[in-house]
Amino acid sequence: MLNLTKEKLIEMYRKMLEIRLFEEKVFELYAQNLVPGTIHLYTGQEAVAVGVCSALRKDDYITSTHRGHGHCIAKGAELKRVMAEILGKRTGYCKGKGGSMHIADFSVGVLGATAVVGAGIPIAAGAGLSIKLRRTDQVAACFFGDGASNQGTFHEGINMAAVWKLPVIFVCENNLYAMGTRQSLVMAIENIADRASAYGIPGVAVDGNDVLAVYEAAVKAVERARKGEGPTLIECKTYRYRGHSRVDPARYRPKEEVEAWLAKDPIKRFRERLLQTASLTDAELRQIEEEASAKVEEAVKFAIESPHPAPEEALEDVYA
Ligand SMILES: Cc1ncc(C[n+]2csc(CCOP(=O)(O)OP(=O)(O)O)c2C)c(N)n1
Ligand SMILES: [Mg+2]
Repeated sequence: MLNLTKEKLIEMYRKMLEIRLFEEKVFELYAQNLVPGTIHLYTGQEAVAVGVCSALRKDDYITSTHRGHGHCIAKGAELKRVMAEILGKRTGYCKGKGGSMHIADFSVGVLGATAVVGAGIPIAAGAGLSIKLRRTDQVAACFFGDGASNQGTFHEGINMAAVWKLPVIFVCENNLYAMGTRQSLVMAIENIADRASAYGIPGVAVDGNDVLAVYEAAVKAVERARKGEGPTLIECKTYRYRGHSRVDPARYRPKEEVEAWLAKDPIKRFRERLLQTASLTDAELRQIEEEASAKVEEAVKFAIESPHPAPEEALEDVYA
């Protein structure tokens, strides 16, 4: 268990559960037509956000993606305000004007999600440059998908961060698909981590459904970044449980493949491990599960009861 305290392990389990239950609720609310715009759910990938963010400090930064609710929650954003934003309410992080794909919370280092695939990569390099110029020991972690790793921004951002030894952790969430396109149709390599060698930085591929494996890789990358030794590319092999977005039934995925990944559920696996090796009891875990569920319910209630922004506010906070 990597010498982690019981409190830290509980915190990791709690966060993974909160993300899972939160996303399941978002799906329900979407089906009830309460979500304006689209949604990209993070269910199945919880171990990546939680493993990485558990290795970060509050003053470290992250950049997120279109599939970003889990990243924001793992970094410490408030469930209530994330949910309110998704529902387009005034109490949300962007006062209801950004929606699911534009959540930011500078107070906990969430520099922002973006709908533009790969756009967070150079932004994270920029955050790394800012850290270097300000001479602090912060780091910036950058989440992006396998699809994004085929964008020019991947090359530009990682190359620059490598040359300038910027304190950035590049986290590729390889869930095998970019929309309906399978990785093997658009890449001649299996491990995206291998691309690190082109930039002269370490690249590691880890089991992205094992929160402790992700955490361990992130701790190493963070240490290296804080020491001024530059960036690391971590590829987390994972799988999204639902379709790409909204009501995509994901029929392009073979049934056996889906079943094999469901059997590797990151939350169930971590639960079993906690029971077997961390002296946590089933009753303790059930209490955490009830608390997480109550917290998500509270966020839903808050979001539903919050007002929509007034039409007169439409142009406020839009131009600087
Ligand atoms: C620059 C750009 N190109 C295309 C799109 C359309 N698009 C949205 S999500 C997506 C797939 C992204 O795949 P990946 O990076 O693997 O992330 P995942 O959805 O699997 O989390 C695409 C092509 C976009 N939003 N931005
Ligand atoms: Mg993908």
